[in-house]
Amino acid sequence: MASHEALSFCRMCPGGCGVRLSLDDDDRILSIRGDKEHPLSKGYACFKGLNAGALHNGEGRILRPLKRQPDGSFVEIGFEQAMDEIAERMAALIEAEGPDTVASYLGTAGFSNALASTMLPSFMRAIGSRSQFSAFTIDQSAKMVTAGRLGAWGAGKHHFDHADVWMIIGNNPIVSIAGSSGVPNYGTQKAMRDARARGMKIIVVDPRKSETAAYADIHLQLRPGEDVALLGGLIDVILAEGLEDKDFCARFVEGVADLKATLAPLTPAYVEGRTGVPADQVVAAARMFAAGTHGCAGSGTGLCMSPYSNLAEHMVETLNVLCGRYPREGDQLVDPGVLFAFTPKRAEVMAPARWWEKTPKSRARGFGMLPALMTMEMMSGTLAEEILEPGPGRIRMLLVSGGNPASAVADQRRIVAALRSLDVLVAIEPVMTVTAQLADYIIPPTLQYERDDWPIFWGLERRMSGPFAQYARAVVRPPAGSEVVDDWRVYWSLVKRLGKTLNFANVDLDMIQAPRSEDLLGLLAAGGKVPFEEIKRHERGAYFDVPPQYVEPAAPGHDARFCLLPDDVAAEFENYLGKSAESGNFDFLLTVRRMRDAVNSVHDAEPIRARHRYNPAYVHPLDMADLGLVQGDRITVRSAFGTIPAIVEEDDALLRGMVQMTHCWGALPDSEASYEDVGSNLNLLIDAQTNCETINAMPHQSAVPVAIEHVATVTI
Ligand SMILES: Nc1nc2c(c(=O)[nH]1)N[C@H]1C(S)=C(S)[C@@H](COP(=O)(O)OP(=O)(O)OC[C@H]3O[C@@H](n4cnc5c(=O)[nH]c(N)nc54)[C@H](O)[C@@H]3O)O[C@H]1N2
Ligand SMILES: Nc1nc2c(c(=O)[nH]1)N[C@H]1C(S)=C(S)[C@@H](COP(=O)(O)OP(=O)(O)OC[C@H]3O[C@@H](n4cnc5c(=O)[nH]c(N)nc54)[C@H](O)[C@@H]3O)O[C@H]1N2
Ligand code: SF4
Ligand SMILES: [Mo]
Repeated sequence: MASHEALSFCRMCPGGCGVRLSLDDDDRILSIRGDKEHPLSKGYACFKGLNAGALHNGEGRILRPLKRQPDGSFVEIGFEQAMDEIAERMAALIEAEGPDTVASYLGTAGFSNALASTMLPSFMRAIGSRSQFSAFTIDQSAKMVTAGRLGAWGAGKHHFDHADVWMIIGNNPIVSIAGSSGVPNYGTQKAMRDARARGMKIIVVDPRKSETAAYADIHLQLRPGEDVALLGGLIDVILAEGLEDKDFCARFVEGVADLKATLAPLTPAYVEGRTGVPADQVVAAARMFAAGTHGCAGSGTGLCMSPYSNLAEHMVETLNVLCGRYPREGDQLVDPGVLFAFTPKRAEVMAPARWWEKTPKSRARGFGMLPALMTMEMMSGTLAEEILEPGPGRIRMLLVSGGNPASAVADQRRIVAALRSLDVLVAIEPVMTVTAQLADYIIPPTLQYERDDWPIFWGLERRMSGPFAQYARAVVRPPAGSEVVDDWRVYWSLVKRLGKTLNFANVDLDMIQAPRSEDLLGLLAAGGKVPFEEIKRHERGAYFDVPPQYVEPAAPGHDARFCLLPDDVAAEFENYLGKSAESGNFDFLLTVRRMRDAVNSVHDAEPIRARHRYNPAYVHPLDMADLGLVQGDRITVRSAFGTIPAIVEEDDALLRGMVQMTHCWGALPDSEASYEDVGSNLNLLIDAQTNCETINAMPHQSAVPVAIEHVATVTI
């Protein structure tokens, strides 16, 4: 078959790997290769990226909008007809209940879709609804809580490329390619190797000897869920030995002495008892971190999903604050950015904003809001209650874009019951996920290579090695006979039918003639430092020649300070100290773990299924021996909240007493599907209401006490 090539970048994970697509005469994907000449990834691409063609061409792909029938089956419906019907029901709901009754949920596939993520807030503003949710608040929103309580630095943090020490806590970027701890998302392995070669000291805090821990100078293999003790212990050593940056603290930090007094109980011996990490390693790691001149401590999901995650994240940033790990006045920024307008970065503290105290309170347990992406959001940990609790303000319609809440949200039974009870559930979704199965309307979207895109939010997170940008053109044609649309087109079409106007990137859009994606992406980058046409000319993306940016002095009179020990942090700490590390009758702690070959619930494509049909439970071989288990045995994993089936696999990289499974597997609760065919859903074990954090309602999705039982015969 004749073929030609097109260049693009992969948007399945934060890596953004450059790819060469081999296309047939109809512009359909024949194969995908890593692009050796791509400036960032230099030829690297992983199994799932190389097999993304199976998502585009797979048999399971939904090709035309579907509408649920009273008997639960789906029939095809034209896109415009679907929009007419949804808009009509939406208008009636808004009329009867007010605009907050219409909610949205943006998932992970929405984050890596520049227009889906940036236009959803415009949609919500246009209809006047505050009920915006996303996967962020069941992920690492502890970072936003920390910025809101501690404050943040106006010029960002130290950059990986120039650092001499890095601490990676509960983050496994070698597998997840999600360097939320500040490790680069592109060429991650090479970046780690190069960093070591130039002498960077790497400290990894992880209960598993992870793929990332293989690069560590010191690996602190702590008991899951005890990051507060460990990080607090490191801070205690730093303060006891006077290793903090005293000038920085004197000028910019409030509460050092109070924090020192509060953390005094966390002696290295106490930390050893509580975390299992030898006291001498605690001291050595504290000294190693403080000895660097440039560096950073950063976390991932292992920390952000455990109990006391907000407090633990506060400790992470406190390490950076005490050691002054921020670019100072006059320093040149490594990555001034390309797509955004020049904004001065100042050597000043952005005062703790405590948004949740000033924003409207949710009906469910009174949580405030947090800034996420471009707007204030409500907490996904309360989504089910917002739908189920009767009374004014109840959510009756939900629009899901690039997400799978029926799989991803804690307490799966409750979120499924809630989604079922909605008047209207709309899923912009390419395959029949558990969420789609519950939807009233399924609108199939264009997939990554079928749409124009910026790597805009991943781009923001990247902290690149310079001002890099890449534009993705739509190079693949959707399947013949399909009716698929870009996610944003749903928002625009509904707002149009309500007779309102979408204001996007500060421009009122034409509501008669639909804009082109390319023009919308141009609007997003209109204030950028390089003309859109110029960026488009570089098909592989490029490091652009933009003026260097230096950190500017603090604004005159600006005297905000980091707040190390606000009252709520002090109270959480006291609470943490009082809590015993014992976990009752449950001998194991279940923690997060990502699978290299799949992202969250995206594992239905054939090449992935050929490798993985379920999510195994990893246990240390000695624990397996104690339980009389051998590899491949069927077990149940039971928490105080629920029980799920699993098949056990050994992993001697784990600490004893822990079990790891991957989230976002399994069918709807009580379905007939077998574990061996679809896996099981961890959110049947997780309680969204009582075991959660204050402020962000973050359910405790990791370090969950569980028991493991051998199932002699197949029960599920
Ligand atoms: N117990 C437990 N729960 C967890 C976690 C955990 O570790 N443990 N992890 C949490 C985390 S970190 C996250 S991010 C969430 C994930 O939660 P979600 O983001 O809600 O789940 P995903 O599976 O990533 O959903 C992505 C969906 O987008 C669809 N999709 C793929 N490509 C496209 C596209 O181009 N356009 C559109 N419109 N859709 C597309 C996929 O088919 C899939 O259904 O789960 C959270 N929940
Ligand atoms: N291949 C692949 N890549 C992905 C995803 C995927 O599903 N697959 N998902 C994407 C998403 S949505 C996200 S949010 C990111 C997440 O990316 P990461 O945060 O890197 O997630 P994990 O790879 O699960 O790594 C978490 C680490 O925390 C450790 N850990 C467990 N419990 C604790 C604890 O109590 N304390 C500490 N300190 N560590 C602990 C685990 O052993 C594990 O090594 O990955 C993204 N990239
Ligand atoms: S690492 Fe991420 S961006 Fe790169 S090919 Fe794999 S899924 Fe795509
Ligand atoms: Mo995530």
